[in-house]
Amino acid sequence: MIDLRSDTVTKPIEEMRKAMYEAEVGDDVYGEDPTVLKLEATAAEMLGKEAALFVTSGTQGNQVAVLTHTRPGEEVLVEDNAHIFFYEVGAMAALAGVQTRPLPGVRGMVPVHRMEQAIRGEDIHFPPTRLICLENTHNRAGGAVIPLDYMQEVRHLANRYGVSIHLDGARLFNAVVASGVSAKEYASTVDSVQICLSKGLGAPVGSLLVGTKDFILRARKWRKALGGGMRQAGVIAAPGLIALTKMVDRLAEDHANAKKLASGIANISALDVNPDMVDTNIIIVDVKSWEEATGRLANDFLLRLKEKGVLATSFGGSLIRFVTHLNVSSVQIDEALQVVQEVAGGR
Ligand code: TLP
Repeated sequence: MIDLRSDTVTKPIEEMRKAMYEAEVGDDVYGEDPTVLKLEATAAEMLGKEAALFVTSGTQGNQVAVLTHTRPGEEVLVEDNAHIFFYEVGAMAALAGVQTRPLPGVRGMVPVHRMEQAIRGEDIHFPPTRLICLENTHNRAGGAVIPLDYMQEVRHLANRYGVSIHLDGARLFNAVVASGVSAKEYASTVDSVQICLSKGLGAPVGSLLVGTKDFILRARKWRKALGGGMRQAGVIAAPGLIALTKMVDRLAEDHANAKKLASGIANISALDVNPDMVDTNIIIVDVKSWEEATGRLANDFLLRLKEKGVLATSFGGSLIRFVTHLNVSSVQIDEALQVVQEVAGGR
């Protein structure tokens, strides 16, 4: 199987498994796991922030951030396709008790003047706007890199209105590699960042939430409340250290593979994709013409791919998603393209 469903399917490399075996551990709820402490210090340093917190998943990192930034009844501005709003089980409402204000975006970005219009003024009827959430790279915008100058503009806006910013940086290092902008520069525009170790960086599990010392102290308590206080977590932090220190540069290979696959698919008349829109490792393809020509639905297209050994995911309606990663080689991309061509009925 060539598994292009997500970069979350990556398996830890041998060096990671060895590091897990050899990891020095302690009880992290007592703050005594040296490997976790090292991972947190490394992440904080890489993002130029004071402190970091090792969490179980990207979702937990994002939700702990919202819980820490807000109080129930406050309002959070999000782009309407943001993972934190679209794919996190309504947790912002269920756990933090906040009201989300989804705003339409273009390639993951809400125009700044629209964001400004959405910030609530002083009025007895209004919930206070407390937080803006950004996402870089942006998953549902097809792995789009959010430019630094956009993030800086949002920062200026947030400063003017006394609003905080959380960045869902599940794939921030894909943005770093694609744009050449450092993680520190991106992080300097926001108050907190969540980064995932378990996606393109290939660690088996875990994310980090970074911010000021005080923010992370409060976040640590929310993580505990959510059942995320882990004990000898050094065994899962150890591969995370390898992910951060050795796996970032190779993301360029995934980006090249994604471009290659998208360019190949662009030549297939029944499928619609613009390779120029593929900034990183995510490719969104519209199979609408194939649906119309065959009277079948996108899910049938995915089933046929699967029968021929290629896995991709549904992205809603006639859209499907392919994600390149560590465990898919350039040769396998050629094979996958061949299969896509066969299923789509040639060029
Ligand atoms: N994304 C997954 C699915 O949940 C859709 C994927 O396969 O892409 N932020 C962003 C931008 C993400 O893409 C994801 C995972 C998360 C947060 C959540 O991370 P986890 O899965 O570790 O909770």
